[in-house]
Amino acid sequence: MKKILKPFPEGFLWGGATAANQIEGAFDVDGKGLSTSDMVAYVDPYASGKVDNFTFDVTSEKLEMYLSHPEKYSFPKRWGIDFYHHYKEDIALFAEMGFKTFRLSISWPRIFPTGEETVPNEAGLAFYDAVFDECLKYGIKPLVTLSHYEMPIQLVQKYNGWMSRELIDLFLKYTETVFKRYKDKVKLWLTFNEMNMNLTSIYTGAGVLADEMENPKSVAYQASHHQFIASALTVGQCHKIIPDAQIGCMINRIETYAETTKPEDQLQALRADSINLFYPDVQVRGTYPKFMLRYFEENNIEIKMAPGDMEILANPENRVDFIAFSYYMTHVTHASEDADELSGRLDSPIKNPYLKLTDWDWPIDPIGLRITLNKLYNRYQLPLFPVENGLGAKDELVDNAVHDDYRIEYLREHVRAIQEAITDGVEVMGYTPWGCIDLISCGTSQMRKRYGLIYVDQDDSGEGTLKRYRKDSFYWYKKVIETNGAIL
Ligand code: BGP
Repeated sequence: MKKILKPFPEGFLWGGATAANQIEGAFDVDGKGLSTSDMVAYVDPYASGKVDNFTFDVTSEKLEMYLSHPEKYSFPKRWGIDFYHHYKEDIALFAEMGFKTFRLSISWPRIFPTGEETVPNEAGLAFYDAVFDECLKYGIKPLVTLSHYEMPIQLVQKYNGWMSRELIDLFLKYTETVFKRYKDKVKLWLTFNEMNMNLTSIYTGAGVLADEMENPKSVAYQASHHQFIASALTVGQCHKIIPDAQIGCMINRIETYAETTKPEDQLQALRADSINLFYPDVQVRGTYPKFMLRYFEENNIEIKMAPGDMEILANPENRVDFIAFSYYMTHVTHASEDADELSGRLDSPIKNPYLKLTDWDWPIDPIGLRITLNKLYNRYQLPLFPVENGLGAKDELVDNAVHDDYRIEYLREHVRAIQEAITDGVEVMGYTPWGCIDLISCGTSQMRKRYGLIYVDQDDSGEGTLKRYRKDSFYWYKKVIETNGAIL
């Protein structure tokens, strides 16, 4: 059999991805309100002798401590990499690599500091105007996530986040404001980042305090329901206000393999996969999939819905135009594992002996990306956009250089997998590797977990010159973009 690979399509959106809470810093500058991510304290993952990928959930007791004694803690997401004051330099570096798009998020509390103001914060709006103008100056299309793991902290204190229906209108006020303001500058949007992370980290995903849950699954699905309604109405708003825009949903996509050929294990893998796909199912098809109704009943999950909710989801105007997802790893499962615990987990409790691991024990599986692209496309027939993928590694800056051949290899293999999927017939809009510039880790709040093509001189405690350096992967990616993927 001969192998013929199709070229990447014209206009393929090569770029990179970030989130406001992990890069901006300036957490209390120009009227910005405190956000949920400003309240995630650094916990030294090495103190316990192991790297803990999950240090980000906040309980009511912790929140109380963080608010009353902030001086006792360190909150890395408050300083980020100070993109707020370095955006010109950073966007110039993205332009030098030839980026066609740049994924970033808007910080909701920068626009509505407590979430409940009637008038938006002009300084916050002006900041994003300046950032978008800077991108457009180089022909870079902004790809904007409306909600990436942060919201005004007052909405947590007053409403327990997305557990309350009130959040829907407050969110719609914010989205309407930014759609109207940026309608001529931003044509690519995402609603909620990785909504399925609500099943793993409810504070991060939905601003719900982690201890206030009798039935955690019920809480996660209730908060998700409110976000589904908000997301659907946001999509409708966007279609109305910016008719030439495209707006997508976004999940943390995890392909799950069965550990053996035993039918029971296969069934469990199917269950895990279905739970992961529940999120795009609702947002693409506009209805709750039937398999979840059985699941809710058997797990005592009762979702309170308002009259008209199902119509909102079903309205074709409210359906997403494309599916974005992050892809970092695959999972392995077997019959005796609780499959629904897996969705969104950023580690794999059962090891896959065929895969190598990153420095943070995340399995590396480029073929899984091709499988996932094929599976999503077969299921939904919508354009797909891998908007996060990358290698978190311990880089070393020596003589102003970082020789990250391991990252180049990782990215090359994943880009090749995308090309294979395109050749299989899958429609892929672009590729935006995560953390195109080093940033604060979402899961561990570390700086040393670096994904970037650009090195930022800063350590876990926020010390450093903040100077930016091009890594070897920077030059490699530049060539990839220049040749539209012909040279990998
Ligand atoms: C995704 C998040 C990102 C990002 C990435 C890497 O789940 O959307 O915000 O940080 O994971 O995770 P980490 O930073 O924990 O390595």
